[in-house]
Amino acid sequence: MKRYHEKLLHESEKIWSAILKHPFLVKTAEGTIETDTFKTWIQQDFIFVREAIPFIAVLLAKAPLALRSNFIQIMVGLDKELELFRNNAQKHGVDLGNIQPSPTCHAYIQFLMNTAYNGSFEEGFTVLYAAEKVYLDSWMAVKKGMNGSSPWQEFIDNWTSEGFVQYVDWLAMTLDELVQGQSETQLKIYSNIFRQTARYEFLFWDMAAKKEVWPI
Ligand code: MP5
Repeated sequence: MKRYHEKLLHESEKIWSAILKHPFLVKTAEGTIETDTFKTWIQQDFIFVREAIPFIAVLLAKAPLALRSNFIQIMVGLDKELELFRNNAQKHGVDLGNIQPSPTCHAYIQFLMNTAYNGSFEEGFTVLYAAEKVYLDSWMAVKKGMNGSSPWQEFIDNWTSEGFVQYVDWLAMTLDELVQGQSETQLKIYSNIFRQTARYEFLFWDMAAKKEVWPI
């Protein structure tokens, strides 16, 4: 029998394959991504990771005691990740000082915070698993498609490291445990949240590829 996280991935197969074929990732792997396009992603993902810290903090407040320490570590990890963004921004001349979230980035962060504040711990955890799993699979696809090195290597390494693989495995296993014995109605709610997160992830690559801005 499929484990719960496998069922979620199976249900979102179409979205997943669209994500992994997204031109942003394909071009990053090929080394043909426009520098400005990649810089847009750096700026927007910096905002996303920065705002993921309060998202994790709200989940920490709702977490079962056994998971508190894990959530503290996740928060510390995100704070360190901001340094990766700052260092690379400096190296490549990307301004992180005067930036605003794009419509997609803004909406995705609102979805994160709404789920964390108004949803159950399991609902928030489902968002976290979906977002991290997309990043693992996306950057793994980039790594697989590459020949030679990339100016963006540190980002590729960050989300394809052995530690990150283990973290995402842990998220999958913990989600399976958290939902054990829950009703079909409840599982359906997580499944919708998982799909919605995957859709936002697709939009995020698209937003960067199109250098999306507010029209007015
Ligand atoms: C992640 C991210 C991965 N950085 N950005 C988006 C849009 N989705 C997922 O999260 P983390 O915490 O950087 O590993």
